[in-house]
Amino acid sequence: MTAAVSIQFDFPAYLEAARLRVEAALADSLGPEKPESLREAMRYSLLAGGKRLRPILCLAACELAGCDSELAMPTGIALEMIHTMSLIHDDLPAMDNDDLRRGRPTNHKVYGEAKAILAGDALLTRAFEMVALRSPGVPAERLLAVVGELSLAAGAPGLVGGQVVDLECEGKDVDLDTLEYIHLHKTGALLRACVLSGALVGGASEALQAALVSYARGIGLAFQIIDDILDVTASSEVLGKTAGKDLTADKTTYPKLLGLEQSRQRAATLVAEAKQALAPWGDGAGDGKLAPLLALADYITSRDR
Ligand code: GRG
Repeated sequence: MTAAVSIQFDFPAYLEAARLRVEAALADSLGPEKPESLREAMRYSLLAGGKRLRPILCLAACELAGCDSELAMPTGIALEMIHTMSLIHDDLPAMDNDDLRRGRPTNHKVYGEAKAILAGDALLTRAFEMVALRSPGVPAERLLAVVGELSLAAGAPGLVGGQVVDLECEGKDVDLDTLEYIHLHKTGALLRACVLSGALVGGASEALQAALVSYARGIGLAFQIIDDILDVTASSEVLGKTAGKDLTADKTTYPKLLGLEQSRQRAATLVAEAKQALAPWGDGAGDGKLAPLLALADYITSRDR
């Protein structure tokens, strides 16, 4: 049986309140960076909207671990900084060469390639500063563990490694195992770091950490399957990024390998498994502090952008 989400839990209200908290913290996060032109390029992409799913997952995991989620906010902001820098670099001419992101011209289109690379570099390093130097009230050993997880997620064992394999596979026939490898690294690794770092800040038990890793694997793959589906079914206007990009770049996707219907079913199964991994942490009725993570898993498959 799959863990259920309480009918009393108002997910749209939760999501909007969490998003607004994250937006406020993001707006405060960039201080007196100099030079001003670098700060402007960093702010341009960081404050360009986006669903803010990564920090919200981090806050929800911290709450599930029994801690005030405000303690995890600097870590959540760090995750959004890493995510944003990966989008800036992903859009560069040497990578996906895209003009549109989050409904606006991409960073390099506005500031030029060199500044976009450097704004990405500055956001990446700023992310580690947020955790190491701007996380008041969190014990140092927990912050050290978070720094470790963020390093693994961002580097060769995570996003960078996934991106390299993705680039190397362009125009080639790719099997399902390789596609899964790419997505578990390019997309899944950061989602794993989101829930794991929130849990670490909150002092979660090893059992809860392991369950969150299983949850993240399921939602990470499901997230990417839905991303592949939206690339062929949604408009650039709704997505805020160029639709149909995978076909143009000759990329292997889930719909290409499995078809749309089977891809949707696979995403639904992965989400059900993700929710099941966390079932022992529900309260058996309304599912208490687990409700946001269960609803976020469902949102990943029902989203339209
Ligand atoms: C991290 C050091 C470092 C380098 C980056 C370019 C690169 C290496 C990796 C590419 C990572 C990438 C762009 C993966 C795709 C992830 C993905 C599905 C992004 C879309 O996420 P959403 O839908 O976007 O959450 P919003 O805009 O809502 O935040």
